[in-house]
Amino acid sequence: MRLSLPEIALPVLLASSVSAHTIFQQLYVNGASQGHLTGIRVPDYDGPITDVTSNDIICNGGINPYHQPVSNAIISVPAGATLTTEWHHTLSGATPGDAADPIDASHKGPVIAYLAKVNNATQTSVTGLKWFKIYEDGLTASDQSWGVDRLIANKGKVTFKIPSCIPAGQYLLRHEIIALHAAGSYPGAQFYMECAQIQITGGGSTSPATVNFPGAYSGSDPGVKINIYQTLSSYTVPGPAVLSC
Ligand SMILES: *[C@@H]1O[C@H](CO)[C@@H](O)[C@H](O)[C@H]1NC(C)=O
Ligand SMILES: [Cu+2]
Repeated sequence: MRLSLPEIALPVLLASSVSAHTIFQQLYVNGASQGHLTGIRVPDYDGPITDVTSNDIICNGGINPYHQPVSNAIISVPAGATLTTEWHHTLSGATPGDAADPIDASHKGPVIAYLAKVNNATQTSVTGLKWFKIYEDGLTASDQSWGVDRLIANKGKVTFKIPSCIPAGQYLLRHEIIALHAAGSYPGAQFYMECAQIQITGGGSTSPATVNFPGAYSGSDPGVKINIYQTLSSYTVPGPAVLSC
């Protein structure tokens, strides 16, 4: 039987609107790829976390089970280096023709990165860590464009610097997108995050102020509970200020 175009297109549209999610899955250090899925705690399922009080808000997992085997790689990053991250709709990477790759355009919101110092970047436990923010890209009010819009324009890539002043050692990089398309009430905002395992070399001796996860976000934060279907004069990215060296 030949299907007419609407019969084919409708199920595809419905499928993409219910699972238009994303996974941070590749890291580049000063432009050099460290390998697909290497050194990143990626889940098999690409869905969001919506409970800011859950331990799953730290490094994902839980309802989004970790892809096995979990990578034991620790990525070496000189302090002050330029990191580029890459997000895609599914674990298989770039998918030409998938309108929801790297993420569905409806999922507007900020793109954020944190670091936490750890003794061992491959340690299983991620509770009790002390996080500081190193990057955020929220709303550009002049054209109402979001960090997610820029990520889509860059085919899933986001670029920021590792601070030059923080101490050498092992860290987890918590990289996050908050999709606000359903954030008018809480729970509603969709938190997408993965943690990468890195070793910072060089650096300095600044000890940044830190926050906890869970704890850094509240369901009543103006950047978590927000109606984005209006012209916004500003947007407050959740969490602390970005560290400046
Ligand atoms: C780091 O943690 C991993 C996972 O728990 C463990 O297998 C490894 O032995 C640890 N390495 C060190 C140097 O403690
Ligand atoms: Cu989604």
